[in-house]
Amino acid sequence: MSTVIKIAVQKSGRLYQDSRALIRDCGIHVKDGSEKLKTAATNFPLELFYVRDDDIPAYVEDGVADIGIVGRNVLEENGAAVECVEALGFARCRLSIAVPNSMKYLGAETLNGLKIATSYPNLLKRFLQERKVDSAIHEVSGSVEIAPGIGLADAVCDLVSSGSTLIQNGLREVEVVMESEALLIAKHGLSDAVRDLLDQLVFRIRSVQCAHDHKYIILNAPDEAVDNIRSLLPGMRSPTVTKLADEGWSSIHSVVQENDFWEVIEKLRGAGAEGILVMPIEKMIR
Ligand code: PRT
Ligand code: ZN
Repeated sequence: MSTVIKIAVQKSGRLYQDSRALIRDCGIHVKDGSEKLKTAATNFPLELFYVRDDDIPAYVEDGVADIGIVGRNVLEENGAAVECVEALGFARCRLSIAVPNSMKYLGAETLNGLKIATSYPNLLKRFLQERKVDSAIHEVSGSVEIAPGIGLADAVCDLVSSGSTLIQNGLREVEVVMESEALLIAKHGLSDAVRDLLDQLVFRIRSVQCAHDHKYIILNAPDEAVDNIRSLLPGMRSPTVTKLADEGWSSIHSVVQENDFWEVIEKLRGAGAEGILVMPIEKMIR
């Protein structure tokens, strides 16, 4: 039987769409159908298992799946012994301690003797121990944010992304326990054949991520401005400069980082660039 790499992804929830999009952007076709337990890709030896995110670390540790996509928060809470292959940059959030707005907070020692509700008892315990703080941890499986309001706890330790859930519940964030994002994890000791498929997958993921972080840019400039503009646009090796049909004008093609994109555009305009076109890049191989 030919080798297949088995990947566990979340069946539904906050990781589902981005996990599927990542696989699709890697050029791997998988039919929709998360209602099934597993589906096979049609153009890459890959099988997708749809499971609850909490089960993904154990499935990978036990080899039910070779690899998986899961939040760092779930992986570290769970403590499974797996290899962390790549940070994927989506499902970013932080696990934070929040207290009622009315509470005076003077640092972690304020939490001494308080009851904290959380779905992440292990991560919270580690955080408190490191700070030599003695709080009572009250484990709840959901709706953590309502615990202080109903008198179940004095504070909470929960995931935060926009912060609006905390605000709606009259809570304010006072400590960040950990930062999280989706991770690609793998079982330790994969066979050489599966490792080879994983390497191919990681190569594609990096090309996709690199492309998302960059834009392709084309602009026109008077010849005398070209040297200055070239220095603003390093490109992958160096920018492409071609002559326009109009005497004294050139067209410059290059790649810019998404992060400092607007800053670069302002500098280009200041240096005399005109007719600036910006396009997304689908894949980028350095
Ligand atoms: O059913 P299953 O067990 O698979 O899913 P789940 O319900 O346990 O998890 P799900 O889909 O809610 O989240 C999956 C993963 O997404 C988490 O483990 C995190 O890694 C990541 N993630 C990113 C988040 C958030 N952002 C997030 N904001 N997970 C949960 N939240 C919740 C948080 O618990 C709180 O209730 O959103 C609320 C806060 O959001 P803001 O925007 O109001 O701050
Ligand atoms: Zn879950």
